[in-house]
Amino acid sequence: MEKKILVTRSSMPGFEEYVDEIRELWDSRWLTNMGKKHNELTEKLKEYLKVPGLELMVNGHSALEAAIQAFGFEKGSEVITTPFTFASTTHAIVRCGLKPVFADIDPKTCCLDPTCAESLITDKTVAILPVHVYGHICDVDAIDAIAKKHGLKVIYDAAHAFGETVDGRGVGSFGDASIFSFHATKVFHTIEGGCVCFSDPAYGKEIYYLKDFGIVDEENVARVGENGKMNEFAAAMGLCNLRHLEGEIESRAQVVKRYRQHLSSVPGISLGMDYEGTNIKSNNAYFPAIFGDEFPMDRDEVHRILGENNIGARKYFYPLTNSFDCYKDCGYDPKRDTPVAWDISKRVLTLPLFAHLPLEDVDRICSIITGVKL
Ligand code: T4K
Repeated sequence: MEKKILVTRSSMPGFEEYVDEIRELWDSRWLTNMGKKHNELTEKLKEYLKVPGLELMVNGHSALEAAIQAFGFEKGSEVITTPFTFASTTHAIVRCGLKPVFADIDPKTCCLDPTCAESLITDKTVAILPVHVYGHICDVDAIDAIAKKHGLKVIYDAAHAFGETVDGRGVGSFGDASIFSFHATKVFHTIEGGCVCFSDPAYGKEIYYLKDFGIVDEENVARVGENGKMNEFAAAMGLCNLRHLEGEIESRAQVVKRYRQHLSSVPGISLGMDYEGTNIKSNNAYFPAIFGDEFPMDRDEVHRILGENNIGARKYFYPLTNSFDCYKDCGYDPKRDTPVAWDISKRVLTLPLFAHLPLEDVDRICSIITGVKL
């Protein structure tokens, strides 16, 4: 049996490099609570992500909850969002006491469809929460125009979009706030981690309070905050990984290129966005393939056959979050309300993609899918 290939594999710096980075922690004994590594990583990431303000968080989900909570929306208010995402996006809205209202997605990008989002605005709507899913960029101009017209906040879930730019502008600078995930499975990681990006310093201060129990000083606690702080070992991993990031992204690009060579003209398969030669700098985070009726196998069959060959493709993002059991009493009807997302969620597979995935493995994966001996 061939070796197992999973959907992704964490990038790691050299062992010695990480040990060198954490060595000083044995002298300082300062391990968390906004230490030196935390602050250094904050500054480096502000520059890399091209954002004016950034607060590191313990994970992407905490970042999202803090980003929402910091606006102080009235409980029960509505947030228009996409169901074609990881559980975190929807859960964060609900856990902040707000109601997710699901808009359909654009079939090309799989991101929130702005026209559909606008049609769902009511007098209870306070925000739009789109996701740059797979690192595909949302229609930020249309979303911005709608938000301005209706006086809504925009919070981007940019968990998949680390380091991407549009016309040289950091993707985290769109909207009122954006969050990134630095989970071990991401293009850039701190083992677990994330951040909130923003341009308003007063909002940034709120995030800072929220991630540190709402503590203002030793005698004053002004917010009902959480413990969302990134520790020094995580920040050190980030500092190491950041040094190798460009090489990692380039290596991913080679893998993506090989997939495209094999799959882009196969009838019945459509692939994720190709930003090569456009104004968008992609991070090659995920490689989604959508299996249409024309393809001789359906998605589940392809998934099964790959599995039998020890290849762990994933059904990101199936099921839709508006069909989760935990929301079954909320009155959502995914097939009726979000038909495009419903259809794509049943057809999509994300294929293995990580830096240094051998190109021969990509060849093998593609030949299993297409049945063509390469
Ligand atoms: N918003 C969006 C749109 C998100 O996609 C996510 C997270 C969030 C918000 C929240 O961010 P965080 O709070 O997680 O920072 C994985 C990740 O755990 C999750 O971070 C990610 N999205 C989601 C799309 O994927 P699972 O349940 O699929 O992970 P798992 O354990 O099945 O791992 C997937 C593959 O990754 C494994 O087959 C092998 C590889 N792997 C995994 C781990 C844990 C490694 O190579 N190293 C590792 O340490 O959720």
